[in-house]
Amino acid sequence: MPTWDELQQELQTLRDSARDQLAKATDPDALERWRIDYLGSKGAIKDAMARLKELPRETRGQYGKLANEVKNTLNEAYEQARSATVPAATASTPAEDVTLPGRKPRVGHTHIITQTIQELCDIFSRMGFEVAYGPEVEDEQHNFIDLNIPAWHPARDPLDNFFIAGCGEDVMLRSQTSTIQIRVMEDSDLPVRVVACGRVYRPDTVDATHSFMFHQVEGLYVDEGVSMADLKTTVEQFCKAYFGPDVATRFRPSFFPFTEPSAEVDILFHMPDGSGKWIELGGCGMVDPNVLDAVNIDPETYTGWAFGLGIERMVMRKHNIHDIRTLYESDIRFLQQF
Ligand code: FA5
Repeated sequence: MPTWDELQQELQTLRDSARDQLAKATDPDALERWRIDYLGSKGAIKDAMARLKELPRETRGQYGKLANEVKNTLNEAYEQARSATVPAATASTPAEDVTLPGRKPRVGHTHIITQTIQELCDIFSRMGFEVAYGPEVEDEQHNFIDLNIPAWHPARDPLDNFFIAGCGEDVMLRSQTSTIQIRVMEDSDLPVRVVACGRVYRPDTVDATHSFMFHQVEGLYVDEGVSMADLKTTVEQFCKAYFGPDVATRFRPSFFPFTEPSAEVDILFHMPDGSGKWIELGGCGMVDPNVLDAVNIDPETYTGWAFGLGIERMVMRKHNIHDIRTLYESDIRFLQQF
């Protein structure tokens, strides 16, 4: 068993060599290694304390007191060394150069379809139209019945529509913005002159010009003495305002249950091989008297016209896009162009 003098000597040697090592630990890593070696849970001070229980009762008190003093001395020395080392390390980090240009955060922007909807609303507002809105989840009354589309009509085939299961028999995603014609005429005093833009849904086979979800802009004008000539002029003037004065449009006779007479509006696309191709932009016509009747407007006094145009196809024509799918693939490299 070592004598008290020897024990005292051991503790003093431990303290002195720890101080010597600490003087050499000049960076944060070396300092941390020193802390683990001497003050850590398996370090030299812990070992020195562990000897306490092996010592005879009469030396335990003296040894414990001295060991504690050594521990406190080393703790203080460590704290001093640490506060001296940390600022030095910080000072060696290069200072920020505040004269450098800032890094701009990447900010997104609205999708080209949203931009186009805003532009369409602007153009039609300048032409005297109010902007109207309607729900995307509709019922058969507004999507078909009030639009004079009979039960046997192929457009009402459940396989050609998205009905919503579990919400009652006739709840569906609207297949056309013409539903808004009905809602506006139900709720407004005459005359009405509105446009409404929004999403519509049809389980169409997806190809370069068709999607299962797309957008339409609907126009409706009802007043006394409204004529087909007003309709044709309005659509042509709109096309010039949106596409530019050189745009080529044509009207073809067509059929819609809710307009009579009806027409299809085509627009000339410039194809990648340099050729031109007529592509259908939408439908239009004079509001059918049965539709006016359905919303309690007297067809003997009032006439009206309506149109519904595909917004994706407008965007495609204006920006030379030849596949509708690129609008929905969320490829940032594509979308950033607009
Ligand atoms: C209609 O939806 C009628 N409601 C338009 C109308 C309104 C007629 C008012 C008369 C009075 P149609 O199903 O043809 O019509 O669609 C109109 C336009 O929507 C099309 O010309 C086309 O531009 C666009 N469209 C139709 N189906 C798709 C589709 N699957 N993908 C992308 N665009 C489509």
